[in-house]
Amino acid sequence: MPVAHPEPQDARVIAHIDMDCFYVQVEQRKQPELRGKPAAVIQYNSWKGGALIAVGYEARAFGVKRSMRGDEAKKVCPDIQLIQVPVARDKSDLTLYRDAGSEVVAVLARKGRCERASIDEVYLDITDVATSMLLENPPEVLESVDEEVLKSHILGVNKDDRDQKQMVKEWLCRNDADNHDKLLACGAIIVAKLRKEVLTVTEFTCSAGIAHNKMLAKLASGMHKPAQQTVVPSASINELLASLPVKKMKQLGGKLGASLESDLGVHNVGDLLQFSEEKLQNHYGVNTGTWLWNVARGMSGEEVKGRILPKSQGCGKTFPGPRALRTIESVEHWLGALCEELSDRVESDLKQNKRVAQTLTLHARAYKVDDSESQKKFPSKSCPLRYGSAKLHEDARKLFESALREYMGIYGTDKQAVAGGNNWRIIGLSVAATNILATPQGVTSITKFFSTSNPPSSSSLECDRNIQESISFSTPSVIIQDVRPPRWIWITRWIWIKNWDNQVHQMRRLSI
Ligand code: DCP
Repeated sequence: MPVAHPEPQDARVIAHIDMDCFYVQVEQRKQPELRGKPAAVIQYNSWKGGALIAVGYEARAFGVKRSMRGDEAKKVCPDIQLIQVPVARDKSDLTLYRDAGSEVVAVLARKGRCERASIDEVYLDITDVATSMLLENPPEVLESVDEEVLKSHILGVNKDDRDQKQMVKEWLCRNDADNHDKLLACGAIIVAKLRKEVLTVTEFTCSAGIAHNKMLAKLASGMHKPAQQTVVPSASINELLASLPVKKMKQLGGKLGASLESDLGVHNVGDLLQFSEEKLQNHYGVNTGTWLWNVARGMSGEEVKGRILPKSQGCGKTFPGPRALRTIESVEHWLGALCEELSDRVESDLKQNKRVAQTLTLHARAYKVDDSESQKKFPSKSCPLRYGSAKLHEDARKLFESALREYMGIYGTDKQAVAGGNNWRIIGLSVAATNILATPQGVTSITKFFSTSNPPSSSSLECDRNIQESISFSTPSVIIQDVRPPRWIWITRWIWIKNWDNQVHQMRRLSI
């Protein structure tokens, strides 16, 4: 459930950068002959020409949509170039796109606090640089304003037939603007420059939203695409939210949004304005009620977290229709492939970014063959993460078996009862490394720390192994949650977890 964050005292300038048709741009950079041509990236599974996962803007002009399959796209746009996503271990390999996203982040991070929100989205807090610009070189004293800035869309301003660029210039350079708008004007100039730098360094175009908070910046970045930017002055917020369907707002796409519509008759975000904070709290609890009251006014105190590396690493695979997995052996096979990939990624994160992943989580989507009505979800399970693909695989298998027993309502250790039943199907499987912590002094000091408790090692691989062994010596091979064990096991488990926590905590403290 969403929680309200306190509003900051001073105005902030936040940008949300969203890459345009990202996978297509990455492929076009790799194969420049595709530039300017209608193109789309398709999923690994080639049924009916493959599912489209990214559509270039040239193809969109012909009516090609992401919801189409390749065959359908060919019908509406016969010249479309369909590029298959790279494949490794019989599944999509997104490394190319992930690395391309990192290139963009590296450029953006030069200007302000940067939060990587997804493979192709970044939040930037540019308050400091905008404030300095306002003090030293405010827009109203600029002799000329860059063309890219003049192409900005200023919500609530670009409304009549007058020359758009002239109107943008007037808005940016107003003497009588309040401090908030002046800061946003500086933000627009800074972000336009940054977007040009991104284009020069990476060859990718992006779009941006510039506002006083993350929520509004995110809403704005998608309003004018590709390669454009949109500014949200405070005076435009009410009008923007008045016609914004609740489902379009982050965190209102699911049950909460549905309940607002059915229980309170709220269709657009602005409709929330008619409810008092108390009324919203009565319906949705104190935290969510206040959050909703704030959202209706375009208020959000959520900070841009200084995080340019992903919060978690995950890999998954779907098995639609007849490809659904139906035996323990097939699940084990795919868990092996997923764990190999996850292992490569956590190892490389450790080497490159000096970060240690601590929790392994398994998610799956399933259904019961004889019970199509059941809404029961396949439970997600977690345990401490052990480095090395064989260990990851072993633990993921145990997590899966435990989750499957719970899903099927079998509380025992009879493997056959579950595996042999064959009345379940798995249609999606994923493993994720979460709770990834930075080791403050990097690998060198981890090595130093472990070399005091383990024989010195010459290779980084050995170093990783040392880390693993040291983490796992107090770790049970797997801590499986929620399997209704007797009371004494709960107590022992609690002690295990505490021990393990302490161990990691101590490792972190000592490695500073
Ligand atoms: N993606 C995916 N599967 C989806 C949606 C997206 O694999 N169902 C990938 C491909 C996209 C990338 O994530 O290129 C970013 O997704 P976006 O939703 O941001 O869409 P695009 O960047 O492709 O286009 P836009 O310019 O509309 O943002």
